[in-house]
Order: sequence, then C-alpha cells, then structure tokens
Amino acid sequence: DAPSIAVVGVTGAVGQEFLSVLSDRNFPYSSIKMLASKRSAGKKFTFEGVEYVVEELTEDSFSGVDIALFSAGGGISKKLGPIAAKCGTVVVDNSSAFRMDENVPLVIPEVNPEAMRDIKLGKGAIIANPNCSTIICLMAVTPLHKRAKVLRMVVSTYQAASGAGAAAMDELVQQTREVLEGKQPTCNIFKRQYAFNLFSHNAPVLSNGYNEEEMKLVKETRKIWNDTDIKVTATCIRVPVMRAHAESINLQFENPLDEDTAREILKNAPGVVIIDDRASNNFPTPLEVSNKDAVAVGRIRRDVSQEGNYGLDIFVCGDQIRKGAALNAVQIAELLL
Ligand code: 2RA
Repeated sequence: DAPSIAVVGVTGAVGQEFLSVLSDRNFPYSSIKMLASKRSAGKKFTFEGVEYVVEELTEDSFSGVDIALFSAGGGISKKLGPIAAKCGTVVVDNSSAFRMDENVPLVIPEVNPEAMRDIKLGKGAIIANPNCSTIICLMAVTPLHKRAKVLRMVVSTYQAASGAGAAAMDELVQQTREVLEGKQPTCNIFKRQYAFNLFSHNAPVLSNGYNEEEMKLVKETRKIWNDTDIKVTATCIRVPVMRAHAESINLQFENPLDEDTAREILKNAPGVVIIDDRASNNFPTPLEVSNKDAVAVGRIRRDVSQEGNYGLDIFVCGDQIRKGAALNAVQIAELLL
C-alpha cells in the first residue's frame, strides 16, 4: 500500500516544490506530514484539496513515516536525518550533509539508480540528493560519458537566486526595482548589489582557492560516476536570474565523439531536451526551462582546441528548484515504490 510521507522544510522554496512535484506526478501516499521550524508551525495551507497545518519538526516527527523528503538545511538534516532513519524512515536529503558519506548513496535516478539498489521501504536509510549544479550538469554529460568516457570536464556555472533560497529571489526583485527607481539597493542576503550585476558564488572559499560550490561539482561527479580519476574543474558564478541555472561545459573524451553523434545521444537521453538551432541563434535559456522538468542542452560543437573529435563544448540550462532539487528527490522516492 501507499507509503506515509513527510516533507521537512515544507514552507521553503524546495519544500513547496516537493508538494508540486508530488502532485504533478501523482505520487501515491497514505498520509503526508508537513514539517517545518517552530516559527512556521501552525501555518495552514491546502494541498490536493486537503487543508494541512504545518507541524513543528521534532525528534518524534518520524514514527510511522516511510519516506521523508528533507530540505531544511544541513544542520537539520545532520541532527534529524539519522533519527528518522533509526525510526525506519527512508530519508531523501537535499542538503549537502551526507552527500560525501561513503555509506550514503548520492543519486540522480536517470544516471546512477543502481547506487540505491540496497535500500528498501521499511528499513531506515539516508539517500542524498546531489547539489543542483551537479544534477543539471550530469543529466547532460553522463549519456556522453557512457559512450566516450569523459577524461576531463571544465564547467562554468551561471547560478540563479533560487539556489540561495526564496529570500534571495525576493531580494533580487526588490533590488531591481530599487535600482530602477534610483534608490540604494537592499543588500541583506548577499551583502552586495545583485541586480544588473554578477559575482563569484557566495559559498565559502577554501584554501585551494575554489569555493565550496565548485568543489561539490568536482567531488560529487567523482562519486556519482564512481570514477576517482575524472578530472573536473569549475567556476561557479551567481547571476541575476530567478530560478534556473545555466552551465557552460567543456569535455575531453578518451574515445572520439563527433558532434552529430553527441546530438543523437542527447536527443535520446532521459530528462533532456535539445535546443540547438544555429540558424536562428536559438539555444537554452534559464527562462525557458524554468518550472519545467527537463534539462535543455545546446551549443553542441566540436572543441576546436582539441585534436579530432576528442573534445566537445555544450551549454546546459535546468530549473534549480525542480530538477535541481525537488523533482530529483521525488524521483528517488519513486524508485522506492
Ligand atoms: C546554490 N547549489 O545554487 C546551491 C544551492 N544548493 O547556491
């Protein structure tokens, strides 16, 4: 029979998207618990024709819960994820808390479903949702990797406000309005003007000069592809876009892969659409992929800086809240049914 589920962090941007995706995909559930911080407890809202009251998240929230979708920050996941798992709940965690834990599968259902083959409903576990920029990148690159084996990947990301939460999206709108009205922009989230500007991703910068967002791409790719040799480097930039990330990706293959074959592979790739019309200069844009499930790929072309067909450049856009977080997590939950 249908599992009982809980949504942790239900009032946040990803939490709300969990509900949209569950409904869009007719995910079967016997009951659903809406969990959030004390601050949000008591809020009422309707989901699928039923009025729910947000309950305060506590250590006792998970008894009888089969699947819990978490998106309430790493601290909450670290504290309550293991407690939920001990209760027999399968936790699908959108935070970075457990992604690199060797006992926790890091899963993109179209890419490495086998990583979670030992996890069954009724036996508690934690499954980690990869970082949004990793999901969007690997949705496009993995089908090519499976054919020609990527040796090196160079990624430049253009990341939307949504990656920093609903408040950042609101502030982007507010700043844009303020700047257009000649006022001083309100800078609470990023402590700098974001409207009509872009800046190196706000994640902490590490001793090697990379920021945490860039190292997530490096490390998560190696874990998901189960390949510690793959060479990855990344530069992550925050851009004034609402909810979809864009990524410029350069690939070096072990075996030759021409651009037409690459296009053919991507045309048949699950969860991917091609927007690649050179004549009309029409390629993926964040706006076009926003609120959609598919990752869009374009600018597919041989890398002229590499010999023969050993190099390829592509440009990818994907919705950060949907496939980058909520949809991927619900697809993971679907694999448990
Ligand atoms: C960002 N990837 O875009 C992060 C959010 N998880 O900031």
